[in-house]
Amino acid sequence: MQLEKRWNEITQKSFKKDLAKCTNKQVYESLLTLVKEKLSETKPIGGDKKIYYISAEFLIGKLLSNNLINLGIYEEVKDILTKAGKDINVIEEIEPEPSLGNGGLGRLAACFLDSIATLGLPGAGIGLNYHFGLFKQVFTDKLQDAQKNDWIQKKSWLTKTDVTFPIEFGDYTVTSRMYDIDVVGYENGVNKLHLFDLETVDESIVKDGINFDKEDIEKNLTLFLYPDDSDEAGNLLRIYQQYFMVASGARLVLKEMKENGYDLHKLYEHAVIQINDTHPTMVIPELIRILVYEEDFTMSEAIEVVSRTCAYTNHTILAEALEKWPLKYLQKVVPQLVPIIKELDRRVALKYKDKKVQIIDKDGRVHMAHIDIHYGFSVNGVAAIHTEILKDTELNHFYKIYPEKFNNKTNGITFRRWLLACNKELTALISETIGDGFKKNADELEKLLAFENDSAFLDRLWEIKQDKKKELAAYIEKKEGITLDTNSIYDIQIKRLHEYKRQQMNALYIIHKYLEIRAGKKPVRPITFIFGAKAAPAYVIAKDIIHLILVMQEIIANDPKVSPYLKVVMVENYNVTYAEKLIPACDISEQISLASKEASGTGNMKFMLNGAVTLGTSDGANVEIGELVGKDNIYIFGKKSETVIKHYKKADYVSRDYYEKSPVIKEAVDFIVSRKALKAGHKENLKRLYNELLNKDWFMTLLDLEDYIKTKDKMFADYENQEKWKKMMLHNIAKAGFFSSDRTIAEYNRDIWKLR
Ligand code: 26V
Repeated sequence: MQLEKRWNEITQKSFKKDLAKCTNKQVYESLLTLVKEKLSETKPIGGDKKIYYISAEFLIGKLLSNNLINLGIYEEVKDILTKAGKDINVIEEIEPEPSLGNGGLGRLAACFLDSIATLGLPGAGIGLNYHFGLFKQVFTDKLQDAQKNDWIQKKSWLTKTDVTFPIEFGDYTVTSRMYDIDVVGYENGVNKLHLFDLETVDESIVKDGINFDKEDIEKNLTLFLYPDDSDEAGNLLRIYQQYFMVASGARLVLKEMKENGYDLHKLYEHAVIQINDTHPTMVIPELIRILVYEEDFTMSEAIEVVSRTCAYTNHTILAEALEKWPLKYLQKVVPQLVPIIKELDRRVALKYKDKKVQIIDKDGRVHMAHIDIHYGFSVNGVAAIHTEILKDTELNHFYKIYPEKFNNKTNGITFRRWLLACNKELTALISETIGDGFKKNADELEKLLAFENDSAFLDRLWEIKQDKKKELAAYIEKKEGITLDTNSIYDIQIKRLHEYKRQQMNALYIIHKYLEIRAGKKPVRPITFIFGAKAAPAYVIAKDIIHLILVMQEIIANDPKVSPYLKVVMVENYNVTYAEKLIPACDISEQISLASKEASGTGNMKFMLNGAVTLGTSDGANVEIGELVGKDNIYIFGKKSETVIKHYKKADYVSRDYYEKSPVIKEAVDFIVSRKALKAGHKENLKRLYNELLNKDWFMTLLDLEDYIKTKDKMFADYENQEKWKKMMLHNIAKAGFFSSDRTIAEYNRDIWKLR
């Protein structure tokens, strides 16, 4: 009642009418005001030591639904809306999605903020307020096009604060201003996500697509999330962004410490800074610089205090993502940090002779991860196998020096967004069956195992999946204009487009199936292959793979012999909002990266939680999923990471050998440049992809293709045994508790942060 009254007061004040008379947009805006008011009345989480999670990306997604759930007012708001003749789902659609991240690393940061607040830990996120999030993807002529993606409206979740800092670069000084977004825990208090923005940013400098003058730093600094890094100006801009973020963050941490009267010599007793991949690494030399030049620390004291405050998480072993900045770039952007970095390097060189652990290499490049490892107190990987690979291979030289710093923290996801919000029907069924305890303690999902032979329960599970498939079909019909067969199997691969994730292997399977059907071998049940993926605008082969998928989508749709059995849909502009619709509707979760390359994956966890069965390699968190559900409830294929690593070491993988040995592989690969494909697609793109697969195939697609085809076929056959399939669904849901980010965060706190 209270809420409804207040809500009508807001609509009266803003729009001079009652809620029931408002347009949907006005309903959304007034609800935003109402929720922000509620958040400001919720107790801030306090304590004597605080975690600062600093990250270039926070892929938070839409916030309305989540905030309502965490505040415990979702049902009440829904009822008020129903009474006013409005549909909460329609209102939720109006919110623009803040796409402030590229993929896994950014989404993980968002899940972590939710869990930190839910566990009642004092914490804050520190990042950048990009005016345009990850580009909006459109398909033109079966090719990806990138457009700017704005999300900041007059009324948004952002609250402008009066906190500003002068930030000095080599060539000028700018002002950063802090904007806050409230992060409310599930039935708990509020923490903040602090996003720093440049006062003088100018959105009008963006020309066609996502092009803008990369050198006009005073106008473009916080304009875009990770601009193109294929040229020097783009790289310099990234360094400007990174320094702007860490310098603002460092000022904020020190300001808060001083306001609390803490002795900066004991900084590590009151603050811990988690460095999310290497993007925020400069926070280490920046803090040291401030302590030495402004707080009268000796260099050794400053290094000691900062090293005891900072901890580093590694999210990838892909060489191109491990940042190495040329010293001359740093000299241009942040000359004040160069002497500090040189001093850090000098101290390392004095102690360790091994070239592989130096900070500055012989070519004058600064290895950012090396700063984190030498001058942080913790180094963690994000899944068991990933951490083992870091220790044994990638970072072995460091592991030998600092074994005690290395630890694993297997990723997790927030169940509030990835179950409670996106699959209310499944949530209700679980609640009815085992009570509400799992909402606070995800391990309780295991209680579902007792219903393994309860056919009424299993049938309900199945029905909910069918309903979610219908809902997705309606959504895709509306968005893409494509009609799905809701009786078909939904096989889904959604993630960034990258060769190591091997969307091309999935595409080759589709070609293989297509050719089989053309030759008269029909599947028992129709299959729908759904893809969602954005390719970095400068990543040519990734864009060619999108092209191939779109070509197959068209060829199959136009072939009356095949279209009753197969459908391919690559959805446009895949983002968090889309994921929330796709995941609950999935039957088969594609997690097919080349073993050793996917640090963890988190989509895999979201799918299993929603009752999909994984088709995956022994990579990242798939390994732990497999251990938990047992081999009868997952489909694992492909070569193991040891084999793959050996191939790289010996450089003995030759894709052409696999092509020549296997008629099935040959036939599928050749189709890419067949007359049919070239008629539907562009020669340049298809030929390039074909040549890449035959002559390079760096991520070993053909190595695993035969096993992939075999395993996937087996899976489709098993789907027809619905009693067996339902049990697999149940096992996956019941064992998903381990992947709650509440567990991950509790481990970070127990082993690294030690907040009291
Ligand atoms: C690197 C770069 C370099 C070029 C410019 C754009 C860009 C954007 C992001 C990155 C870092 C990518 C690291 C990343 O997202 N890793 C993912 O982290 C997830 C959370 O730990 C994990 O589940 C995924 O397996 C891992 O790929």
